[in-house]
Amino acid sequence: MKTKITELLGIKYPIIQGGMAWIAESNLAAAVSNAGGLGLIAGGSAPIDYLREQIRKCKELTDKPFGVNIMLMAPNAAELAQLVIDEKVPVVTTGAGNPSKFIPAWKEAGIKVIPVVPSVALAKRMERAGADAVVAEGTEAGGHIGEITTLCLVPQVVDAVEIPVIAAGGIADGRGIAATFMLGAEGVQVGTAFLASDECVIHPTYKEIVVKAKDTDSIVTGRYTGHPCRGAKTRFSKKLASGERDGSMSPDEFENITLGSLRKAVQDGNIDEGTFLCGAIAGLINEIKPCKQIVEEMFEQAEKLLPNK
Ligand code: TUI
Repeated sequence: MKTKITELLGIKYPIIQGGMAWIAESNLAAAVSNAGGLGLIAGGSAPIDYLREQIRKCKELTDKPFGVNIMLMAPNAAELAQLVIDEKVPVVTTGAGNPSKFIPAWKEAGIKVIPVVPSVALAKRMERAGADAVVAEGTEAGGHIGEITTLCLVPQVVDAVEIPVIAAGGIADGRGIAATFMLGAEGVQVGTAFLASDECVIHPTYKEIVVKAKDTDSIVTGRYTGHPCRGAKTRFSKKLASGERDGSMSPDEFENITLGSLRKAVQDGNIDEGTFLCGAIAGLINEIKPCKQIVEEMFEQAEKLLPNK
């Protein structure tokens, strides 16, 4: 399938793997790139030496393009912004902030820049700042989210900018790809479906939570801290939500309790204290498969549904 995104990135299928903090490392990124998509290594707030090692490992595991996601709220975002230049990473995506100040240096280094945006206003700003494409991420996505649904956000961003738009949030099969392509997207970003992949290195409990989730099993917490995040409904996330709702937990307490909870989910599968971020589409995912099979099945289904592809 050829689109402006496959051309821009030099990949076979117009699919980017989400840059999931604490999760997206070299094995997953290389598996998605080897499957014909664009794998991403997540910057998160990991130490710079660890990220350098992950980038180098990824280059050993694939000769295909891959990228790094820079989470702009991370304290070491500026350091990582330089690392991707030094390590000649071909593609950078960003999340949780405005990357304008970094874009000129990335472009100068020949890096393709694709910010994730939750609104039309930010998409326009990114186009003016020199971005090559944007990911329009709807509120169905896992992790840190905006307020607008994918169905409403994607066509408005498509109308507002000239650069290609990649849709994200709620896409886990070929119907999701076809639907967002009908809205004008030229690619998709997928996170949750890759959580349930053989190559994803998260704790088995995390994969089980995704596979067992049903439609009503995702929940948004942290709106009152200014950093709303979507994840799986567990006893822990329901406790956070009720503390937020009835005022019994202050935003400071919330931040303290959730600090480190991503790591506890990903590495320890700690159901009592871990935050298992995932998108609202988790209910559609019922088995663990290799990344190659996930990508090929999605596009086989999408191609049957889409005219002229
Ligand atoms: O970034 C994400 N998803 C994430 S980041 C993350 S780690 C984290 N943990 C706790 C609190 C916050 C983050 C987990 N999941 N997706 C992309 C995304 N970007 N969603 C929303 C945004 C966004 C929000 C505001 C992008 C730009 C923005 O700009 C505000 C401004 O500065 O204008």
